[in-house]
Amino acid sequence: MTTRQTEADEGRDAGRDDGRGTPVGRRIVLGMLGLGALGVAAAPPLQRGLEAFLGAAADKDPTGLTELLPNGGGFRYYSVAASVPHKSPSSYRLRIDGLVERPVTHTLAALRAFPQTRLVRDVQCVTGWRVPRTPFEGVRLGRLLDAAGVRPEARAVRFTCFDGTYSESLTLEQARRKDVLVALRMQDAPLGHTHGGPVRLYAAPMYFYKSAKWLSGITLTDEVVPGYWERRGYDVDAWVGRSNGRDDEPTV
Ligand SMILES: Nc1nc2c(c(=O)[nH]1)N[C@H]1C(S)=C(S)[C@@H](COP(=O)(O)O)O[C@H]1N2
Ligand SMILES: [Mo]
Repeated sequence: MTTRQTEADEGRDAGRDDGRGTPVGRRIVLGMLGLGALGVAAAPPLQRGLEAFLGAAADKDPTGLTELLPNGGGFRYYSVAASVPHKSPSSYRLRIDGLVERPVTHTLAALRAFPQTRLVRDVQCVTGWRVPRTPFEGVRLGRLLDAAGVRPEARAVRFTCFDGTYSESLTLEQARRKDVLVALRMQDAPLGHTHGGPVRLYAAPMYFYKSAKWLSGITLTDEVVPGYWERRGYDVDAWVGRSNGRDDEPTV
């Protein structure tokens, strides 16, 4: 009896076309490896188009094989949603509501107008992969909470995403940490779609599943509402090296 389902298990189950056959995701991705090699040698405009294509396919590949592609950068692209709408810098909105004095909807320009904080830490996924020294930049979540005015009865924060499926949570105390950002940039560039752009959460001291991509909602609640993976067995308190039965080096 399986007690914990991992992201990779989930991906294999979802990608398998029958009880014994090759997972669909793997077949698609292996087919694309040739295209990836073409992209390395190709002119920049083709490379950009290729990245968009890889991004779309990578959305459907939680197996991690996209890591082998030339623009993988050590990251594996994860999405639990089969497809995710694209938000442009002008169409993006972030709603902050729930137990706050002043519910607000921020544009990307409004988020850029807040003081920006840059952090450089390792990224650690609970399935084992780690990417060293990755810059993230954005607004401290605590600043946005202060601007909205957290009501005294609030105890926790719930994050929702414009993929329509994913969610995450933090206690209010965790959310106020200085190393928790509403991130607008990653690797010193605007956050691309595959990494959850235009805006994702970045919770530096926790496993990367806490860092919700395609962030669209921040709701103050009176108790922690477990997120997508937490309802499927992951720890709600996701400190790297001190949760999920793992002993990784801390990321901070
Ligand atoms: N909306 C959304 N956010 C998400 C996920 C997801 O599937 N959907 N996966 C999480 C997990 S398990 C990881 S490891 C990271 C992966 O981020 P990346 O795709 O930028 O590498 O995003 C986290 N945030
Ligand atoms: Mo993860």
